[in-house]
Amino acid sequence: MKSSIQLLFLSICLLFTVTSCKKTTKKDNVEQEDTYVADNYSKQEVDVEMRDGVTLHTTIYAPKDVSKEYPILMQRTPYSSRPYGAGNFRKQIGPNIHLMKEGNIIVYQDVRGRWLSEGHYENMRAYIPNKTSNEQVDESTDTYDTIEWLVNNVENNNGNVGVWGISYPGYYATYATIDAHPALKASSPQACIGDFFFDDFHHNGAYLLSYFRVTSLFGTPRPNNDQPIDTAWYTFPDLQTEDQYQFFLDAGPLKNLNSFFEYETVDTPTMRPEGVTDDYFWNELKEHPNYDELWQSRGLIQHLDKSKSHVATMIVGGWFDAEDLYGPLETYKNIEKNIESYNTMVFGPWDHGRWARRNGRSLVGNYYFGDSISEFYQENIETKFFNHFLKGDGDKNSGLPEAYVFDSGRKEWKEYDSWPPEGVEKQTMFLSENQELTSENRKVSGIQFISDIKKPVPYSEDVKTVFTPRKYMTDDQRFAARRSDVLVFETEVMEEDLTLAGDILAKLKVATTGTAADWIVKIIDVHPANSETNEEMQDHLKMSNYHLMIRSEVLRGRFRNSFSKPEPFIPNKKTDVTIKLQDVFHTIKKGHKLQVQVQSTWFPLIDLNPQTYVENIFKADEADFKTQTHTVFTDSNIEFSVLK
Ligand code: PG9
Repeated sequence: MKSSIQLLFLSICLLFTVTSCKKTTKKDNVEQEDTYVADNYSKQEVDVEMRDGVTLHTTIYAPKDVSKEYPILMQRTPYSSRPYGAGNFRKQIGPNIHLMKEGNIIVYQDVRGRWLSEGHYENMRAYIPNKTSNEQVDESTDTYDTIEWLVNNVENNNGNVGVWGISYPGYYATYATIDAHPALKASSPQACIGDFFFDDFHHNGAYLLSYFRVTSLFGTPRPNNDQPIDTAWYTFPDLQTEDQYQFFLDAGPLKNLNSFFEYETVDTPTMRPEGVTDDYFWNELKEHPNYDELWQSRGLIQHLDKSKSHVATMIVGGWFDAEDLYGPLETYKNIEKNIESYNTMVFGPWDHGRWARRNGRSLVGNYYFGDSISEFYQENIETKFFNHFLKGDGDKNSGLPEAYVFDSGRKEWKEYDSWPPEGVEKQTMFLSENQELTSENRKVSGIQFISDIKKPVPYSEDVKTVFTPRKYMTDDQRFAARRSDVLVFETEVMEEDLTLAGDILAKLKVATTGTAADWIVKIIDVHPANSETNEEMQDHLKMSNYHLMIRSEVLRGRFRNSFSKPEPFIPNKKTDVTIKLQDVFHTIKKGHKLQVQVQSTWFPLIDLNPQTYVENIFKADEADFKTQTHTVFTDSNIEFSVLK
């Protein structure tokens, strides 16, 4: 008979063995063993056939507990449904850990032309209205056919399907609502791309040079004549420096970058046609500088009148999302405008996709917004939404508001019956002399600055090497305020709170000695000198007098009257340039100041404007780039949406 001490020793060893082999990652208060998915879910991979015969690789994680039925939650993605192969499991599946642990059938699918799916990939594949044959396919038909197969072939499903995704997967979640399958009951497009001329690669026609390194992910042809492949077939350019400002300044005109898109993996043609590279997406970007049929046909916002009202939608976004802000806002607004459906929005103090992580202290860059904001969202908003529509009553009484929005100034959630909320009024402020932002329009004069293309305004004071821009949207802007080529206008210290809730319209009146110019407007919350610095602040910064950027936007001046028909400026002629800045929800608190900055370069977030008019900046020559003198007239004004 073993002594009690030996038994105690054995049980302690046994306990240690069990726990140690299930490495746990304790994040906030939710334990998750790395083997949780493998322990609790089975995995099946199927090549589902679409109506035109192309198969899409689909991975299905189903709860091992087969005693009950479950909804299907699907994500369609260009970024791979891997890991592939029996016995290889993701560490976490589904929109969040709660929905994973409650048990749902979770599906990931490689979209057409990506990874192990057949077909050819089109970025933002154009929707085909009024289809007449099975050969006419798009992401709507691919989603419909996939759902049809899933509900008829996956064991223990309860007949209800939800889709979700962030960014490009968010775009596919929006697409799913168009001509939706009857089993699709809920869609949560998150940071969803709306249109590549206003999201990601362009902002109002300005090319985002900060996306340069990621281009190959979307335009490198798959080898072996576009065959399915289970490993990454693209590579990223090595700029051989961490300092992208210097790299791109030295690189000169965009056409000098074409050489990065000549791939060994492509059966190199003996003679490439002039100006054609091996990257089909780079070719599209550089051959289509204007909002032409290529971009227009691929925008999704224009087709949201074909979303189906039986699909409940919850559009999620981050007020400081540097990649997709236009998309989620326009998706919510256009479904709201066109469809009688359950359509809601959630916007928090997040950068791109941050709400899907479990961050504890919630920051964007240096700026602290509060604790466990993402965790709150996942448990009390996202999980509630999907459970209501996939497992619950599915009626309009979800217990969630129309607009669940975080005031990034007061640092608190608010719930409204509409967005913008009732009680919002337009309030105009003028860019006046003496760097003042005033409610009345004083005498009109012109404020000049030199726009030096050899010393463009950095978009951040950090030395950056990025695939896509990320945290700059809350960066301190005092470095820019102190440059002579950045015009600054600010209020007196606020004597009471001013809550901005909705979009902002910058109505500039400008002139230039040249024939082309970009115009950038930044809205800034200037903090009091006695503001307390949080522990995450970069060493060279303090919260004292922090110039928190709360919104920013660029318009490439040639597109001031039309995104499809660009026009030069007439030198020295006073010209109207109106820029719509995306919605904000931010209280400029008493003791703070509201500041507006205006500049003409923003490098290398966006490419350099030659400041002389050329048909296509992607083909401009060194000689086209000229330093110019710009003028901003003081009858320029900013129209804010103010919550009274
Ligand atoms: N919308 C994001 C993106 C698209 C294209 C290039 C780079 C980023 C995203 O899908 O994350």
